[in-house]
Amino acid sequence: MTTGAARAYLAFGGNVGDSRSMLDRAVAALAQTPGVTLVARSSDYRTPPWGVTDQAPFINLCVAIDTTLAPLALLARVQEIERALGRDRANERRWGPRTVDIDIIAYGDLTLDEPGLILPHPRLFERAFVLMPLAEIAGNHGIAGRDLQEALRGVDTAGIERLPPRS
Ligand code: A4P
Ligand code: MG
Repeated sequence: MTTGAARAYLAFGGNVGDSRSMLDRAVAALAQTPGVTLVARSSDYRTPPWGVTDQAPFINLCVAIDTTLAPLALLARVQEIERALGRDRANERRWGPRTVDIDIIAYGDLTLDEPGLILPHPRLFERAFVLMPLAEIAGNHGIAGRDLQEALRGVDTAGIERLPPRS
């Protein structure tokens, strides 16, 4: 890791339009951001909708980055990417359909509780659609002091499908 950079994990999801292409574009945009180095990307997963269940399945993935951006600057950047890819928060319902959603799962060992940013992500350990791709890339790291394999045993992974790479 570069001196001064923090290892951060982000979760991507979407269920409107061609989600795999949309998420590829979102990951590429993040990777091209000054101050961000992409370290790892998980497989894509097809996941049953969580929270609001009467909607299309999601595609989910996680990435690891090293970044010199401060947490709030990283949040502003991912929200800019969401907007650029057509996300319209004004016309969404909570946990409803979206083109691309990017959550910051963890930023180094930082604990933060501000109105706009909570770290680690507060619903991380309830969500198999985050834990499965996260375990693929952060397996031995642990997040927020918790072992990911142990966390995975506490959630329902039924119906989650790891997808082969696209050709
Ligand atoms: N915010 C606070 N902390 C964070 C953080 N660590 N990372 C604030 C990102 N944002 C953070 O975000 C609402 C606000 O949270 C942001 O403005 C930011 O300042 P949002 O993305 O609009 O959140 P939301 O959708 O209303 O709620 P939440 O709980 O973040 O939901 P998600 O994760 O966005 O849920 N089922 C499957 N299978 N796969 C999915 O990806 N996604 C959702 C949407 C529901 N069901 C799903 C999936
Ligand atoms: Mg979100």
